[in-house]
Amino acid sequence: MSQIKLHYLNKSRAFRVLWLFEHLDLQYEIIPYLREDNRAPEKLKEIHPLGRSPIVEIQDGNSESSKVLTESGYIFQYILEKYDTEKKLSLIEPEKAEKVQYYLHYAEGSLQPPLLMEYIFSLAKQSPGPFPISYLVGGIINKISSAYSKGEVANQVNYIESEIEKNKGYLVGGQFSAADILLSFPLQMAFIRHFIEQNDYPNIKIWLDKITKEESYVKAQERSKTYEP
Ligand SMILES: N[C@@H](CCC(=O)N[C@@H](CS)C(=O)NCC(=O)O)C(=O)O
Repeated sequence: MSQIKLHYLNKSRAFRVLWLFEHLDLQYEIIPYLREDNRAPEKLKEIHPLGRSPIVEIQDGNSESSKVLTESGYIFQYILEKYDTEKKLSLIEPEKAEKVQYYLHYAEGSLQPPLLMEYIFSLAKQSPGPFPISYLVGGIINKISSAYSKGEVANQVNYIESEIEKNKGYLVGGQFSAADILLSFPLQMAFIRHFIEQNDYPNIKIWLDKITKEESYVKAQERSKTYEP
């Protein structure tokens, strides 16, 4: 029997891991952390030197030391291999299972970088400093955003919109999978932060409405509430 701990930073990617655990009906403990000035607190670095959440610690019954897992895609891959014995989320058919694996890399590798750039630009615009610095900073930000990240966000999200259409309302083969859980967070945040608008992406909107009605999502929400200020 393994003991699983999730180092959970509020309002973060860690929610997806909580949702994953709930869907697989795993027993786990949450170690909560609250953001300080929007960043993770330093004490998270005691668990892993990068100090980012999610971090999952796994202690096997007969072993003294615990395994420390980071990187959402890798955490998903590890948990699915070890605990998704019925292939509820990693899917049974080989082609579909491969596609799920692809999305575990895609989420952080291609989708997140332009979204992160847009997020940092939006923070910079919120506290631009005094005039004329604010004017210059705003101009530079808008230039980089339109030359790269804004268009790249549209490129990525258009791709997901068409994949959901092709795959009958889900990311892979018309079935709910780990890919849906992993991609939910960046797309929800993109809507909340108005990097994209719901009216422009009807398939993504319907998909998000549908997957967030999953019983495991509702349970994960309920459990995470305790750790959100
Ligand atoms: N690539 C990592 C990213 C982890 C990450 O950046 N997590 C954010 C929360 S969403 C974090 O810990 N931020 C705290 C900080 O930047 O100080 C993953 O996929 O898990």
